[in-house]
Amino acid sequence: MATKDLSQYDINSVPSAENMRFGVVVAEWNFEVTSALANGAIDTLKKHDATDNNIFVKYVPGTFELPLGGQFFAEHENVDAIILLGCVIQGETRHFDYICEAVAQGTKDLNLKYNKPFIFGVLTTNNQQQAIDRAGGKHGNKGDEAAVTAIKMVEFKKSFLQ
Ligand code: DLZ
Repeated sequence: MATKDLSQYDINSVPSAENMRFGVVVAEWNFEVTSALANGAIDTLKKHDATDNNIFVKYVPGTFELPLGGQFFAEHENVDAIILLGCVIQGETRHFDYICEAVAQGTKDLNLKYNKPFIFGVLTTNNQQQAIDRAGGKHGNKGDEAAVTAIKMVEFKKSFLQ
C-alpha cells in the first residue's frame, strides 16, 4: 500500500471479492469528501468482483457515530467486513482530537469484539484541501485503500478457517 498515493497498490495482490459481503458506513459531515471516499471504496470493491447485491451502504450524521453504525451492521447484517468512512477537519477547538480519538479507539474495539474487520477509512486533516487531495485528488483516494484492506482482511480471516 502506498503512502503518497492512497490508490496505488499491486492489483494482483488483491484476492477476488466475488463471494464477500461488505457494509459501508459513511459520515454525512464533510459530505463532499466522504461521498468521494464512498464512491472510491465501492468502485474498488466492484473492481475486485464484489457485486452490488453484496455491498450495503448506510449513512450516519458524523464520524463520531461511525463505530455505532458499524456495530449495528455487525449485529443485524450478514457481512464479512465493515468499512467506516469519515473526514474530520481540524478546527479552532479540541473537538477534532476528541472525535479522532473516539473513532480510532471505537474502531479498534469493534475489530476485537466481533472478530471481524472494521476498516478505518477516516481522514484526519488540517484543512479541507488536504482532505480533497486524499478523496480522489492528488494523493489518491483513501476509500480505495479502505476497500483493498477490507478484501485482504476477509481473505486473511478465511485462511484460518479452511
Ligand atoms: C461536531 C463535529 C465537528 C466540529 N467536526 C466534525 C468533523 O470535522 N467531521 C465529522 O465527521 N464530524 C464532525 N462533527 C460531528 C461529530 O462527528 C458528531 O456527529 C457530533 O458530535 C454528534 O455526536
